Amino acid sequence: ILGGTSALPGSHPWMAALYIKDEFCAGTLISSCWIVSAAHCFLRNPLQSQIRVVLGQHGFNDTGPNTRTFGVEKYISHPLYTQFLPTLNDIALVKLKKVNGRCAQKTPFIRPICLPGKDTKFPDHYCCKISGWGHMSEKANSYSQLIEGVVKIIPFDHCSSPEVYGSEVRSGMLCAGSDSCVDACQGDSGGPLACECDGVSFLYGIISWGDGCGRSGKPGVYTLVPKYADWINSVIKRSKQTSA
Ligand code: 4AZ
Repeated sequence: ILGGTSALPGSHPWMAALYIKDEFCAGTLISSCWIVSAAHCFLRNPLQSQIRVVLGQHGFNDTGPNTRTFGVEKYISHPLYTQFLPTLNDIALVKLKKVNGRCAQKTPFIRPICLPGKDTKFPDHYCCKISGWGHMSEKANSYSQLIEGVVKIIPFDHCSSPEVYGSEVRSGMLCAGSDSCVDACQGDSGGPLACECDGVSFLYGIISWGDGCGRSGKPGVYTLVPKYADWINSVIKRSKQTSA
């Protein structure tokens, strides 16, 4: 994250760190066994056995008394996701492997975020939070402690205008940015754009893509989670029927 500030330990208890073979992505805990992330993180079809998920993490690669590490039972990229248009339908679900019959248990550092309903809409210019361990500048080559930053939802018509992203921005995406250059960057992908309503945080977007990081007039682009709420709920339900 560029332009943000250090997050307090435990302030984003739904953050998941995904160590995928030689790559890194973030994800968001939405229930005890399920993480939402970006499909492009799984583009090279890693084996489940090559993925580790760490919950309760503060520093990149840091494990300690507050972290819990899980293997992955399976991951499911959106059925309409394709490597030929890897910005579209950029959403995947990751199911954690149970340890002693259970997945994530709540602690002060580990707790799921709420999934929005399919009709949830936060208005243009609404302030939401992004967080992640990704690069803190375009030229950076290392990951960081957990950083958070505030970005505002940008009107779709503006983001899809020729001077911003034109037709690269499609339905199912949302743009957010800030005048002070807060933005996501490499390594933040798959992590949350969290919007709060009445004190409750919702997973409204998934960090997906953008032209560089923090460039003026080039906001971050996010997968619009409400559009995928039915798909997410159906995958989780299906999994309950087939694993009983
Ligand atoms: C990335 O490489 C990436 N500024 C993620 C988000 C953005 C740019 C790059 C948005 O994972």
